[in-house]
Amino acid sequence: MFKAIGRLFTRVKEGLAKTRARIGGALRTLIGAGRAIDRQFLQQLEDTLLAADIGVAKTDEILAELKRSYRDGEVAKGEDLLAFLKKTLRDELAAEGSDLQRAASGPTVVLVVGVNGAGKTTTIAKLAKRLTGEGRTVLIGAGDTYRAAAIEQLAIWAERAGVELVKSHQGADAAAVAYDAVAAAEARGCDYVLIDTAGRLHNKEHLMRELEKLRRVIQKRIPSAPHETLLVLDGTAGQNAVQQAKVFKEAMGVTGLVVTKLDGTAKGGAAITVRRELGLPVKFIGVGEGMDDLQPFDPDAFIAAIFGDQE
Ligand SMILES: Nc1nc2c(ncn2[C@@H]2O[C@H](COP(=O)(O)OP(=O)(O)OP(=O)(O)O)[C@@H](O)[C@H]2O)c(=O)[nH]1
Ligand SMILES: [Mg+2]
Repeated sequence: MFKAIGRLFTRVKEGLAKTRARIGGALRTLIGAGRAIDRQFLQQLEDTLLAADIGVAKTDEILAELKRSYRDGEVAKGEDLLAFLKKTLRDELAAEGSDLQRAASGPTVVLVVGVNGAGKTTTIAKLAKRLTGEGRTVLIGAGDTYRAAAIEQLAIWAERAGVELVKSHQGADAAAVAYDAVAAAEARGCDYVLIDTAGRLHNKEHLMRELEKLRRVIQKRIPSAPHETLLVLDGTAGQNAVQQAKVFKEAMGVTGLVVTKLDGTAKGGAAITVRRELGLPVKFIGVGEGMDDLQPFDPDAFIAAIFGDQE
């Protein structure tokens, strides 16, 4: 068990290597020399936090709080500062757990939304693998009927994850596919039904209308569904992700976030910003393209990984 946790921790750590190199490296340089906390130091710290996409508002808040702590003698040297930063960021992230909400009875319906290329389809495949690994039965609905390639991509992923796929042809009514998937999951007594959606349509209004319709149609079958609406955000989108999240939250009643591609970016801090500005919990993070590269979001592991702590 401890070994498994250790392995998981290592994966998250590897995935966040770039963010760590950015923040951790810069901080060590800043602090290592036993520097005084002066104007230049604060400027460098500000640059470091902004580069990791902690966000302007949060960075200002951290610096103001740091100055106050310094004046009051709570923070005097580098190690204090590090502890202070970790605690501030961790508290920000630890508001609630990352478990998926479950249906009281029948299948739990998870709708996965997000802009084109964010990682929705990949996340569904990873989630299916993870849930089947926990002994759950899963069915996937290919609700992205906009692109033919999307249905084929999902068919390959579903086969690899060993789960059933409900699909239709390109251009078919996405809501009808979602309805059929939920009906099939009910008929088979599945624990979860994961529904993929399109990330791009003719325009944004069209996309939002289709997603709303999809929701309404699912509710005809199960009034309490979807039990989770996960918004997938590309972690490399940095502060743009915040804007996307706002649009989807308003239109779709998003209940949680998945932040992907954190292996390929120094901007892991966007997870902190989105959490803060939208009040939405980060449920999972994507740290690679493989089936096992989706991890439940763990604030402690995330902060430790960013700062390069030892296990
Ligand atoms: N490095 C890395 N790549 C990822 C991650 N998640 C997804 N990707 C890659 O991002 C690309 C887009 O992923 P998709 O899952 O197809 O994205 P999507 O949101 O379904 O895209 P559309 O269907 O076009 O809207 C693929 O090449 C994935 O392999 C991740 O956590 N890390
Ligand atoms: Mg897709």
